[in-house]
Amino acid sequence: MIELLISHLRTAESVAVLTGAGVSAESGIPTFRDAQTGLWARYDPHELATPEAFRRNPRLVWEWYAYRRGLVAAAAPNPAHLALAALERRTPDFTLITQNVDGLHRRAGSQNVVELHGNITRTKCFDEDVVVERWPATGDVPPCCPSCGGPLRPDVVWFGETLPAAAWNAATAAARRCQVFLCVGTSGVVQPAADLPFLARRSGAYVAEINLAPGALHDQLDAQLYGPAGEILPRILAALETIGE
Ligand code: BJW
Repeated sequence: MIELLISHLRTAESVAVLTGAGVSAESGIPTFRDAQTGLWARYDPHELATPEAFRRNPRLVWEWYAYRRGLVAAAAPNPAHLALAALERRTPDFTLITQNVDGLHRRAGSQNVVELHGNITRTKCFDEDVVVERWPATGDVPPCCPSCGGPLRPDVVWFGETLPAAAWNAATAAARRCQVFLCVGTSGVVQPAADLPFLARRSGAYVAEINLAPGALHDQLDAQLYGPAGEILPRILAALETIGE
């Protein structure tokens, strides 16, 4: 199966990749649906990543994201991120579509990155929906918007919110035009991102999944490769670089 994927990748002019939390797991960032640990063990992420949760308890949600920002700051790109950046360098038209908010793809050297769910390192005003870079150190948690005084929140996409239009348009365009589409480390249960592999397949792409274990996308795609992304992606890249050059 890996040989067939490699032969498609070798000839593809256009490749799109959809990544999820599994890609960053080997950098020490827990996946979204893993049990939370320590202080956060009793909270369900579905109940923290919503505007309703923020309205109900802005301090709790802000502190959860502050904890996660700390994990991201301490993390480094792993071999999966690096292999995807290398794949981009050898592909004429390459789009890295990520659901991750940790920014690790750019830190690994990926250039054409589409962030569907925002970025945890950015902050925006909950009321005005504009990015805010600095705010007064009043000690409020969450801090207040310097322009309107409203609460600040992470610039990520919560359940029930729409994805940034430009990012969604870039992702669907890439899915429609690519010849190979890879889904890496995503459970494939969160919409609308989960539709992208099917859009690509309907548009004629060869679609492969790389995951630790079969999930929602299982057996609906052209190929499944099971194992850690940090092992499988470098293997694919090494094969591309050594065979048939
Ligand atoms: C490894 C590995 C290793 C581990 N190697 N693999 C249609 C039908 C049903 C519901 C909906 C629908 N349309 C919209 C909805 C509602 C909702 C939704 O999808 N709900 C579902 C849960 C049912 N979607 C939305 O609300 C979206 N908005 C929207 O559609 O707007 C229009 C609209 C508005 C109002 C009403 C209706 C429509 C927005 C979705 C936003 C998602 N946001 C989050 C949080 C971001 C901020 C944050 O990080 O806190 O994004 S939720 C969370 O899930 C996060 C992730 O990006 C996303 C996807 O998770 P991911 O990446 O797949 O992670 P996991 O943990 O699920 O899976 C990890 C995988 O890795 C596993 O498979 C492991 O096996 C694997 N793995 N180690 C390889 N080493």
